[in-house]
Amino acid sequence: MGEPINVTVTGAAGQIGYALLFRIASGQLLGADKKVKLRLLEIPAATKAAEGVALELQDGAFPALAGVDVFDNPKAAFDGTNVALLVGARPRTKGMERGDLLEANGGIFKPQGEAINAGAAADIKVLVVGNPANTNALIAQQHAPDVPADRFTAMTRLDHNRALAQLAGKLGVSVEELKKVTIWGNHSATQYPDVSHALVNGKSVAAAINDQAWLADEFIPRVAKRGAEIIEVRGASSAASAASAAIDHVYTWVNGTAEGDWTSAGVISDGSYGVAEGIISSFPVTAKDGQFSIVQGLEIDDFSRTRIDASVAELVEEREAVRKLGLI
Ligand code: NAX
Repeated sequence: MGEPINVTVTGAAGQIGYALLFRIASGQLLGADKKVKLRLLEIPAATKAAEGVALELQDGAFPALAGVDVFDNPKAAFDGTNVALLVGARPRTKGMERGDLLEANGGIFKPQGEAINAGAAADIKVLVVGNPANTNALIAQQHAPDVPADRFTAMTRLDHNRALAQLAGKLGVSVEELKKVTIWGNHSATQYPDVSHALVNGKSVAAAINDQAWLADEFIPRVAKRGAEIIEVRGASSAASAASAAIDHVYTWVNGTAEGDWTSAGVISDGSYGVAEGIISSFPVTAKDGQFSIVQGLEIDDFSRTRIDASVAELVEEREAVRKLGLI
């Protein structure tokens, strides 16, 4: 099995953490043939709860789990880490302005970026789940100048998976029959779930659905607002599905995308498709040899252009806001 891989999870005592950690311990993050050492980071008020989760992880007797440590200090938690899952964030509370939210999260993701820069392993891969995920990832990335910028990613895989599930339901097919679905932009209600290049058993999804009104008025808002629907129905925000998507994101990053398919991830923009350079935006991406690459050369029709531009504009505004606050 080789040396254990160090995986740091922040927000380890939270609801996503509870669903995520057991899947990592069972070998689903990287592959069952790889041993994992878990490093749980929490705020001091929640380290006791994280210790409790660590006891339960021990009770799982997972062959792939080489150990669990709990930290309240980012420097220690990220020291030597290979994979960092940044789940803990400051949620938006009633009456909180966007500036306050960004500022509170800057206070979390700036020191975490610095700690990753100072001590993480050379092959560090970072996935930010905590919202606002894209801009939190940007803040962390900006404070880790010695780490290649493409190692910082934000999670839109849950949106991608939601889109696959909605399309599979509509078409009466299994999700494996679908390929080349894309989420563009921000992990927010402005995101653009795009089926214009998607295939069902090798044929156009848009042609198979043949209902532009359903795509524009039902599918897109359903996916983009699914988080709110879950809160309304479940009485709590998405947790197990978010954990599952985080597992998928890292597994794909490490083990690659299938030939002839792609996935969606928030990655640093190189200006492709007119997306402002330097923001962390969701794109169609392939993964190979542990690296994501933005899929190139796709035709963008007018409908897609408008939607992509709107979500990217929101990300650019968020970047301006965190610049003004001195967070980057
Ligand atoms: P919880 O409130 O259950 O857990 C968050 C945990 O983070 C808490 O235990 C808290 O003590 C901890 N925490 C706060 N600040 C920390 C810090 N500086 N260092 C370490 N830990 C810290 O939230 P949960 O439901 O687990 O959600 C976590 C985050 O995921 C939220 O920001 C949420 O908005 C976001 N989500 C992102 C999704 C995505 O697709 N990108 C979907 C699901 C989810 O909404």
